[in-house]
Amino acid sequence: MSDLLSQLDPIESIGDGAMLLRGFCAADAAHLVHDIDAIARRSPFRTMSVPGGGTMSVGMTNCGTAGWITDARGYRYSAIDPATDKPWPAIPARLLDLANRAAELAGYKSFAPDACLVNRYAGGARMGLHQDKDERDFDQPIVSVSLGLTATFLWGGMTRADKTRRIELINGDVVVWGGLSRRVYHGIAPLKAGTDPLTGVVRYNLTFRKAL
Ligand code: MD6
Ligand code: FE
Repeated sequence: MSDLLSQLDPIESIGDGAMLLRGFCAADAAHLVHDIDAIARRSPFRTMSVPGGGTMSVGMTNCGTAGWITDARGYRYSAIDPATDKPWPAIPARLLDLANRAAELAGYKSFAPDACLVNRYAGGARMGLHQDKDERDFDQPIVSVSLGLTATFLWGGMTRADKTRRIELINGDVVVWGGLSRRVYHGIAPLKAGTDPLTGVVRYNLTFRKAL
């Protein structure tokens, strides 16, 4: 298929068990950003520390019964937001519905996420190549939603050294991945600064997981 055609295809397989749903939630994006604002009023975005020392360039918060955190002690899920000492806000119904519909379209029936990590990137923020492996059940997929500024997603292989493909993720794009792709190395290239009519100077990414 030509590059142009593959860019226009609304549903593209990017790996075994991984589907890119172009613009899947674009029409709902303003409502989704509103939901993120409500989450951040209860559990604010913060920059987390990593075990090796240093802090992430991406601002993070969570909703759900479990939230992903990192600090000097390591990476893990926590029922309590360490910044507020309270549970994370619940996953808003609209977000749960979106995650369920995307998972189902990609062939994953009855996805029941209990965790949603919310990432916020400003210009220059990046996420190094990593695997998502802090969840208990790798048979469950992850649903990933992009809002606002465009990012370059790095889609690698089963080892860190594998070649990466660069995929532009724009406002409203959803990626669903499970199956053999569940532990693929991936990351986000340094975000190009810009201004988006909906989100201003940032990109948001929501990742829904069944963590516990
Ligand atoms: C991001 N996403 O899009 C970073 N992880 O900002 C991830 O790290 C990610 O998109 C697991 C599954 C889907 C993802
Ligand atoms: Fe990830």
